[in-house]
Amino acid sequence: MKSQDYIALDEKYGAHNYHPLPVVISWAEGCKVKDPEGKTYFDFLSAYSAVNQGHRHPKILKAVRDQLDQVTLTSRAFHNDKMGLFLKKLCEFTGFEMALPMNTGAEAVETALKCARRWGVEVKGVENGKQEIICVEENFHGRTIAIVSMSNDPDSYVNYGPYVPGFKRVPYNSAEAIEKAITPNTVAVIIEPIQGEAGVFVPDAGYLKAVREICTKNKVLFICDEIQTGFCRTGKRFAWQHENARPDIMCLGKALGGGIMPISAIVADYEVMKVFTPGTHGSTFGGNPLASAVGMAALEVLEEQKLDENAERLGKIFREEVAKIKCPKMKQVRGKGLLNAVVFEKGFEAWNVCIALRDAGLLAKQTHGNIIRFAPPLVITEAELREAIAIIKKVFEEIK
Ligand code: IF1
Repeated sequence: MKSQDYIALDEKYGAHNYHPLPVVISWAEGCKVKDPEGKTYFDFLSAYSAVNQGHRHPKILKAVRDQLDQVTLTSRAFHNDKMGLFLKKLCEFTGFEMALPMNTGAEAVETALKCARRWGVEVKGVENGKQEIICVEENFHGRTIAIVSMSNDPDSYVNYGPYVPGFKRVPYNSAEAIEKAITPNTVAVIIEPIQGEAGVFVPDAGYLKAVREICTKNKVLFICDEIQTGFCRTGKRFAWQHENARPDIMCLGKALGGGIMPISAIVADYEVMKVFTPGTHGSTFGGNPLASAVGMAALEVLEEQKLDENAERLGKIFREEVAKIKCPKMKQVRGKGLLNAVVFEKGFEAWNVCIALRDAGLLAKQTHGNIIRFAPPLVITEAELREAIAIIKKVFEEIK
């Protein structure tokens, strides 16, 4: 079968809830992928930052293969010999006291929202049903009905009503807007430290720190959604560390699964996590031994290969070199670490640029019409990065 045959199958049998770039990936390793015709591409999306360790990392593959010969799924009705080891490592890696393992990012966000609402009643003393959570414009936290109830992106929420109440949305990048929205019933603030889907929007320096201080002052939980920015993507283990704005709850996902399987979690200290008592939250697959073995290896790779330092150093080179490209339609290059985006002038349709990049051997996808996100696996070498930048330069210089 050829690429177009696979695409035809997707079209015929798959719900049309995506509009993928016309390319089929049938093999991958490190920061390279191949299509069924054998053409090689740089992967500059990394499955939306879920492949930070690179495709099919040998250490992570070994961990999953070894575990397949032991036990893969027990449910939490019983203990298993991997979850505790994984959660200990996750707590050490993140610097929090406890973790609650789930599967997808949206589940981690839902877990954080439930934790905050329950903490609000049982610790802060808010009347149940009156809990308020502050979120921000242009947020993206997942696709469940509660989560899209926070969204102002019509693609995410239109015709999915009735919406879950209790959310107040304020402008991003304004600590003052958050402070003004707080009431005695506010139990939490949830933000992404850098807005991924909004187009890699980096808030002003000091914003995260100010949000942290406002939450502390008002006894409100600070929830940081690091599902896309976490695990070394922005040049630190977690984006909040750029400002030492330690949240009360951190939502984790994507790269925690090492590019192998969905693994997510929230981490928090005991004073917050204690609100979950037996039977009050859960999931069939959360904390399963296969995920735990993969998650441990995924964290070890980030540590051993110092992928935060690599992201920091190569991200600087990326932004410097791309900013030099002569392309009148390009307005801005922005990002942190290896989470970057090129912003073209308003109204510019970047789809054709993504097609031209594909033809030139690099896969990237636009977040909105005029913004293309560039996020390679963090294992990319400087030589590979410079090769990829040369491709971007060639394509951008040909933009009319
Ligand atoms: C799609 C992008 C979108 C996330 C943050 C939670 C989740 C995500 C900050 C939910 C997931 C993915 C979902 C995928 C495309 C991609 C994405 F920002 F990364 F580009 F949509 F905005 N918090 N982001 O980024 O995690 O449940 O997907 O594991 O839904 O199209 P999930």
